[in-house]
Amino acid sequence: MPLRTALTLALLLAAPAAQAQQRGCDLTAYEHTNYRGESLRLRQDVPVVEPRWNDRISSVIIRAGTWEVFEHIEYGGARTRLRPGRYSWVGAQLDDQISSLRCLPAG
Ligand SMILES: [Ca+2]
Repeated sequence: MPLRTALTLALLLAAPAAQAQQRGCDLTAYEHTNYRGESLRLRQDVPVVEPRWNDRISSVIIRAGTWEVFEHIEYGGARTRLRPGRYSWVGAQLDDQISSLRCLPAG
């Protein structure tokens, strides 16, 4: 197999893995305030949250990355930017409203 073909194949194979987890991104979302209820761990951008989590997140813990959370899917509507830390409530504007999240990796 020519080297060029091999490299292309390697890139194609590597791409899904790279998308599956972004380095430096780690957020756990909770159903209720104060990290109660069901939780959902995210390691990558989520342009459309899964239906059962749509408009349901009330608190988050960010272990890595700066995250932006959005009112609408595809990063639309009201937004807020959150650095690593604990947020026992996402605030009145976005409580039970979040529909997409994206990560700005650290370093
Ligand atoms: Ca929403």
